[in-house]
Amino acid sequence: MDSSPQAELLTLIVPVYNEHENFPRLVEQVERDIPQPFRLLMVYDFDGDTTVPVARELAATRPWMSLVHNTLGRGPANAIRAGFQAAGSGPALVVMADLSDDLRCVPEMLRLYREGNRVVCASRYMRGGKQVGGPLLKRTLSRMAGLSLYYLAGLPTHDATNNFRLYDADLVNEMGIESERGFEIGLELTAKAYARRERIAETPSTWTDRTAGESRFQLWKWLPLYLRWWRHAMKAGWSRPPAPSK
Ligand SMILES: Nc1nc2c(ncn2[C@@H]2O[C@H](COP(=O)(O)OP(=O)(O)OP(=O)(O)O)[C@@H](O)[C@H]2O)c(=O)[nH]1
Ligand SMILES: [Mg+2]
Repeated sequence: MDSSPQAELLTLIVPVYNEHENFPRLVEQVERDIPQPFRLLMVYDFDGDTTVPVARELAATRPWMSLVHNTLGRGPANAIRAGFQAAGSGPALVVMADLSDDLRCVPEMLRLYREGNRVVCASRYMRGGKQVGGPLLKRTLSRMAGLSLYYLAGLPTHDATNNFRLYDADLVNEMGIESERGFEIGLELTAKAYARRERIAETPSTWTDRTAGESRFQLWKWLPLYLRWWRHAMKAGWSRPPAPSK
């Protein structure tokens, strides 16, 4: 049996919270920008979520799409954790349903994964990447976190906090996920992978603020959680042996 990474099926993990307006457009974009084969797992927290009926209808004619009920506890981190458990192994791409992520970089992300990288970041803060809109304070903190880790800790990405990211699902399930609340989960996984010396790569990507639905990002509540993983990545960088001198 061929068990090379090339043979592994791509899983898209899409956490949703009342995204009935955006989800059908996300499916259009997925079909347009991501070459088959892949499967899409839409992860919702409760039966009354407005995305559920819309997604059921779309899934009826799309065998590659299914709905996953997150029973690990509410919130995006638990939803993503439930998605990884359902994904099992192989490449798993976390993608938001708010249409903020540009899916045209997915083929390049997959190529970098198949080259042996176990975490592939879509990067807003590297050359060629971009961020359009969004609250100024959140944007500034996120950029500062990313650039400080890149320049001071040697993290191989300029954008440690973007959650639109491709992972090796086995790696994630092996490392485990401690985040229980918000989107610090992306920073947690990248910090842990870096501490383990796993291969991490990045590719430029444009993030655009949502135009429909509501943001659920809770900056002040989640900031201490982000700081914990920022420190973890910093420490991992400082404890690395220095690069050999030329
Ligand atoms: N299952 C689940 N999904 C969620 C939850 N909160 C947000 N999401 C989904 O996660 C994705 C991103 O959520 P947003 O609230 O836009 O957060 P964000 O993109 O980090 O932040 P913004 O910059 O404010 O847009 C969307 O697909 C949401 O529907 C939640 O509590 N449970
Ligand atoms: Mg958003």
